[in-house]
Amino acid sequence: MATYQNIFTQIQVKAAPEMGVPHLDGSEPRINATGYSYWMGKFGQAQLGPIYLGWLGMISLAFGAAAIMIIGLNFWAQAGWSPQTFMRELFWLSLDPPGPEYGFSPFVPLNEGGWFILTGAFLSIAVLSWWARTYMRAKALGMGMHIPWAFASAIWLFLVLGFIRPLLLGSWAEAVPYGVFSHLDWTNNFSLIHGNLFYNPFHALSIVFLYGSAVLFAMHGATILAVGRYGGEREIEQITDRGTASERAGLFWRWTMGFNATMESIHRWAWWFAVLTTFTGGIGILLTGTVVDNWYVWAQEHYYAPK
Ligand code: 07D
Repeated sequence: MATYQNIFTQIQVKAAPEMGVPHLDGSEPRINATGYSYWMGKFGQAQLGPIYLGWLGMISLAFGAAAIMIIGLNFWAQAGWSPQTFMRELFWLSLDPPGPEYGFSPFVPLNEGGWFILTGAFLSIAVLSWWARTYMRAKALGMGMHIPWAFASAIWLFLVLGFIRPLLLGSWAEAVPYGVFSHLDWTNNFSLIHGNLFYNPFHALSIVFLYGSAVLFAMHGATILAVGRYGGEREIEQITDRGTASERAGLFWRWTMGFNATMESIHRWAWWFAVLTTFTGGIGILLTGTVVDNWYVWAQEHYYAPK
């Protein structure tokens, strides 16, 4: 009965929890907390856990929680400690960086941006220790380093926005505020101040890769679902043990656009597109206000905006 399963006919096996392959590096055992959820099984794996927390996970969660607490308490103070005002004004509340008069000094009174600097430090520790955790866990499982390096690309943009660019410009005031609408306003102002970010070629490249990632993901997801009836989602087997699924999928794209990716290369396409979104984005932001002040003027000088 259960001999043939694919993504559409998948059977949710309910058995003793699978604890996974042993660690290769002698690190501490994973926490034996497991669960089972029928509904989670509809979206992914029905088994929850085991969880590996470790020191890096602990450090990351502690600093991340502290950062969120600082942001939340600052918001609450701004709301006059009223829960109702807090909820009503939540999207408008903001923890802002110090004003330009403080430059890039680490010593700023708490209520004038000191809390912002502390939050940034805590959030960076949390994000960087989570990065180290992805690296160490991948190593412990004998995996490649594709996930940590992709994550590093996102962290690059995060650090450029909140730390590296303000450092180069010598002013915390350049950093992105913590707040829902305030960070949207910051983004808009950034573009306006620097002459329309659309004329920044690295912003354009970043959009290419962002939209490109969505298109590639849609094409890949659709292709695999479409050949699911031939076992297409068993991608690894389809590389070596060529069945009708991989061949039909490839032929479909050769028919419609003359070229097809392979079961392996489509994942490399996806990885590079995703990684290059934030990598090129970080370059674009770093150049803004440091090397190029006004992208519209820059575009005029380079003959692609009208003079
Ligand atoms: C931000 C970095 C990684 C994040 C990490 C997370 C936590 C938890 C929790 C605080 C996403 C760390 C944090 C774990 C935090 C708590 C509680 C990744 C990030 C590691 N743009 N634009 C981009 C488009 C315009 C502007 C990228 C489109 C206007 C600025 C992307 C349009 C203006 C910046 C993109 C458009 C403008 C960008 C982001 C259309 C004014 C950037 C890529 C159609 C509104 C950023 C080079 C990404 C960038 C960026 C798309 C328009 C301003 C491609 C489609 C003209 C200032 N824009 N944009 O993956 O890289 O972000 O620019 O109009 O800084 Mg833009």
